[in-house]
Amino acid sequence: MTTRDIEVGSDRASVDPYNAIQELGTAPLWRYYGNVLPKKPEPKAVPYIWKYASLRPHLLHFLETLSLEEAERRVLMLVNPGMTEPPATSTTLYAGLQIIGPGETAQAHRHTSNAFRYVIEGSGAYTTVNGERVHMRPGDLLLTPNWHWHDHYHEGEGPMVWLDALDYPLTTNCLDVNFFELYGERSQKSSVPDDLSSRQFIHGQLSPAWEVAYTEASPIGNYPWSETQRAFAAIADDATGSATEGVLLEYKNPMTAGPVLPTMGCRVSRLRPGFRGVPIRRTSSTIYHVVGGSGVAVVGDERLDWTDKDVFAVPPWHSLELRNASDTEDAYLFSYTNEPVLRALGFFREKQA
Ligand code: GTQ
Repeated sequence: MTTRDIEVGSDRASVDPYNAIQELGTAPLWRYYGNVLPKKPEPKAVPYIWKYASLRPHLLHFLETLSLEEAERRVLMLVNPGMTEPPATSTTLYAGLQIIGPGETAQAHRHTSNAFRYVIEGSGAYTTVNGERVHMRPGDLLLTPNWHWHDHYHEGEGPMVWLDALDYPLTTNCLDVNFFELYGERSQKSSVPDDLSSRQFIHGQLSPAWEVAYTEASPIGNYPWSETQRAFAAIADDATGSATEGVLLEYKNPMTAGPVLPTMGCRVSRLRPGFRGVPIRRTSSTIYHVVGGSGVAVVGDERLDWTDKDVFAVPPWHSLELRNASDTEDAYLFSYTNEPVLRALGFFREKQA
């Protein structure tokens, strides 16, 4: 034993052992059981609703005062009050409202994060995704999967607004796997016929036999609202629907019959007049966008009153009860969740709340 060892040994009684182990980069598990292994999920995200009517004037203000050269993407991020730094909308999910004016281009880039757009208002814009121009109309769902080049252009009239969805709270904030690149030029050149992927693959059960590549993300650039309407109309009076979410349809990847993106599943539901859902809780988190109509979402202890174009967040393991406020009109809700991630890893659970 050296003199030094003896000195260190004799110091031991005077040093708080908890400070000492902390300085050595450790922590006592016995003081952290509840943090490391909570009895049930304790999300940072809280139930929250973003009212479109309140946000729209601000979108128009920035359309007037902020150029796309400055902003790159003119987007109001929908920031959950429980997840402000880094900002996210709910667990693993992001939503933003993007506005673009006639003649504007949002420059081409790509990133690891999977993204999609759900069109809210306006027409005449398109997104070029890996060389394919994909046109947008209200109610359309446009995909830009992991590492696909994308830039936006508006050749129509009036403002164009859509909901952006990304999984970056997962790729960037949790997994540290995101890469980002600008394309060498502001916009991509068109390299295939416009809207080709939708025309080829939207029919689902009749897909091109020569396109056999398995793709984890759906090859469909746009799931147009016109097809969604056809799907609802075809089952209008026959479908019983789900007890929790009414006539609930899932957008499918035609290659796998699974979700449209490996990290985010998209659905749209029709709540019949007077619909009152059975409460449900799930380990997934969900973002809802009101396509049309109005109603109530009871999320945990919060009552969220929703109407046209609002967005609301349902955090994990919060009970959710959906109601259509109207006794005469249908309501339509678009939603997306991280359920594909949870299912892939064995973490998905649901139960009636
Ligand atoms: O339009 O590419 O809201 O890259 C956030 C990140 C939109 C986009 C967002 C993005 C985009």
